[in-house]
Amino acid sequence: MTDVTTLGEFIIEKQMDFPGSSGEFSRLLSAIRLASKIVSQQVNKAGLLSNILGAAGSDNIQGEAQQKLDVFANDQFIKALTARKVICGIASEENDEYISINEEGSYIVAMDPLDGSSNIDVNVSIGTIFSIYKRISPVGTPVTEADFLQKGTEQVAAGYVIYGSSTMLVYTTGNGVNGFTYDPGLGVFILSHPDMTVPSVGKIYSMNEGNFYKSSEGIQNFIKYAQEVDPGSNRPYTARYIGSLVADFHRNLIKGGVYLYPVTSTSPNGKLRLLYECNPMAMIIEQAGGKASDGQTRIMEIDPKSLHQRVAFFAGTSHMVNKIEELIAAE
Ligand code: P6P
Repeated sequence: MTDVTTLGEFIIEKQMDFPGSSGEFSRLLSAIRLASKIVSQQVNKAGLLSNILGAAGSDNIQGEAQQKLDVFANDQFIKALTARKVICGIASEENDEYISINEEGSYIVAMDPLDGSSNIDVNVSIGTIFSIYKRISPVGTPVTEADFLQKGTEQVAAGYVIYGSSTMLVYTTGNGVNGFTYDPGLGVFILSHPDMTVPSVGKIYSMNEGNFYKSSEGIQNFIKYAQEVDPGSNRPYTARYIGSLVADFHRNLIKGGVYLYPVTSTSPNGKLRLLYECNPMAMIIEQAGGKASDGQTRIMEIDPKSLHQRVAFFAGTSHMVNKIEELIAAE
């Protein structure tokens, strides 16, 4: 076991690439590491006597019934981030407004503490998604909404934790993507997937095809394209949809493919949230050599207008995102 790199060692090694750095960012990542371990422990025994299954009896801003694990995960990440005093504010899917933390903190975090939580009770993989920015308002003043409404291109880091057959933490700070697998016996994340890159040729598409007739002509044409028999272009593609963004995204990152959540007649702005789902996943997929757009615009170039703003989201192997954009443009 001595030839492995733990996440803690990796964070310190990367900090040493920036001589004179304050270590604040490393402490931030360590807070995320700690909260991920705590949430992983609860997720992995959710079916047992911990009585943490089921709805918490409250709704979030999306009007979605909060699951107890949602609330637990939200609390754990907020506590861990607050304790490190480097955060001035947090925006969370589970909180209507942003949370002011420490005026002396230099960073803000936008997060979905437990994405895909409707899958908790059926033992399907779920995940945490996080996005980190430097604040733009002066240190020593209260955090402002403008600190959160920065373009995705301004992210200093982004990542996700997938609570699946194993727990993995995957993140980027703008110099490639690295994946760490949690060893609960040792209580450490171990570098298992160094320098992750999405395959340049993909044949998996991930969409809720129940939305087919609620989607635009361009999206319908992409689904038909995906199903056509053409061995020369690896078609028909393979349909894989778990209904948990982190799980679908993670599989496509490793195997190649594209995730689609288009605007529909019932979700005219799309379903996924720009700040704490699409932007962090867009940073990861671009750092892994892929692409993320809303069908016309690069996700990370979209100017955010509100904390819980929704956008259409297409992310994965570049040629597949390009095909979706081409068919939308031809509508
Ligand atoms: P649908 C979960 O609620 C989520 O935000 C993503 O994790 C997932 O990909 C998507 O929504 C599932 O949405 O409409 O297909 O159930």
